[in-house]
Amino acid sequence: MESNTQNTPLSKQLFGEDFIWGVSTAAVQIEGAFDVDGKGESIWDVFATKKGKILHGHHHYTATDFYNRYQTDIDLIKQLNIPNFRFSIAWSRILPDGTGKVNQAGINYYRKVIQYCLDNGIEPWITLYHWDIPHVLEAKGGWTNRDVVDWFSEYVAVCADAFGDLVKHWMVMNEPAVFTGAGYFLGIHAPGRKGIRNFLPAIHHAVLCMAEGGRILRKMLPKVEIGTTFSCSYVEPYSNKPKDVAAALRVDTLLNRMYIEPILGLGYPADDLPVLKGMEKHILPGDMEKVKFDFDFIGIQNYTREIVKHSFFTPYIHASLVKAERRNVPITAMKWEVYPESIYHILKKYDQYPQIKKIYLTESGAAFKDEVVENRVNDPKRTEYLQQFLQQVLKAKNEGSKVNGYFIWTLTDNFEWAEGYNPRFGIIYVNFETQERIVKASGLWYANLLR
Ligand code: IFM
Repeated sequence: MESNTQNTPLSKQLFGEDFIWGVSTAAVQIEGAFDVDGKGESIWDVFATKKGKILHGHHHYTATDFYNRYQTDIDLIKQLNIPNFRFSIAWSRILPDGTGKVNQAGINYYRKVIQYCLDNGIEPWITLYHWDIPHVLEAKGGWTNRDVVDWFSEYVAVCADAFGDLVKHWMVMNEPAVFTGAGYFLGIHAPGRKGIRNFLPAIHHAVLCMAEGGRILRKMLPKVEIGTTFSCSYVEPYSNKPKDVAAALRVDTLLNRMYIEPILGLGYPADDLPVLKGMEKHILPGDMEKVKFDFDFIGIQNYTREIVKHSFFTPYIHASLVKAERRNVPITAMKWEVYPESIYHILKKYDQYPQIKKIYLTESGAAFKDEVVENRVNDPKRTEYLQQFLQQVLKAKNEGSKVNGYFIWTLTDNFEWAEGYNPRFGIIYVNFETQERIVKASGLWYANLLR
């Protein structure tokens, strides 16, 4: 039965006692200190040196200086009453050469961060891969090289050994569709590779690594909670014309099904996205068993919806996105449509997979232009978005959804990949010249909700 929660004022009690509340970040976007204490080069360290790849020539070399300011930022998390903190480990801090020699300084650093969380009553949630493979491995083919399964397995095992006594919640990977799509097909993210020849093997190897990473964690840390995260957007056809409807099915398959279905044991959805048939040559005997893993939870990350049209000229997929700017709808600083209802539809969709045990919304948020006035940042659009999004989550939850957690993206304004620093997603404002932090009105709203 559909429930109407639109007019109920939000309170955390409405979501239940055991609902997880948190905030999410990622190493490259906040840490800075890209070349200190024995860290090796990551693909982003190299990508940022290439002209024209990142807007305004921005780079992540200092970012929000979380490496040095983690105590200040964790203190802020505590002040905002946020009980769970999701962050990622930089592979090249732990294994500067990708494999082999372990960098104890990198391990010590993350143990300090984790311990500081625990000392302050904040539960650490680790993401193992948030898009920053060591450059030495990329030079050997990166995600297109099947050896990545061995490289990644070694990295997972080193992390499980190094942090497993302290961390109870693990995510193997962040949004494989984005790092393979943007980094290995479109070439707009690191490492800047393009084309179907790179994309198809990268997809299969990422799926193999997700499952293998899950198995290694479960074997080494049988008591921890293990998940992995996916980016999802509600997809609708531009019109009822059969060609647009068929195009929307292909895009939905690409964005929302291609990574999760093999993990759930359903295989690659090649019938609905024929270009995936080209992947057969990368699939070795036994692989379709190896790509399955029974995760304790699935992380869903949702920011917008996509409207899709048939497009004869777009290779492989014959579909194009109708940009939000052209549709006369409200948009964020990323030019993404403001459409909080998307999460309701996404939850309905994922709830239909009986194999999924539990869903946490491991990211969602909105970038808007922020202004500091008398040392305050009033950001009503962001607060409104977050509230409406949570209303939609509640509506789905009241109808029986498996959703049981929500992490805001993100703590502080930070490095938004190829978009640089202009899109501000944080609930805490950062002056990137002085590194001063100001809690935005949206941060105060979240603190109040979680009080
Ligand atoms: O900043 C990113 C994050 O790294 C992954 N999910 C989407 C966010 C906003 O674009």
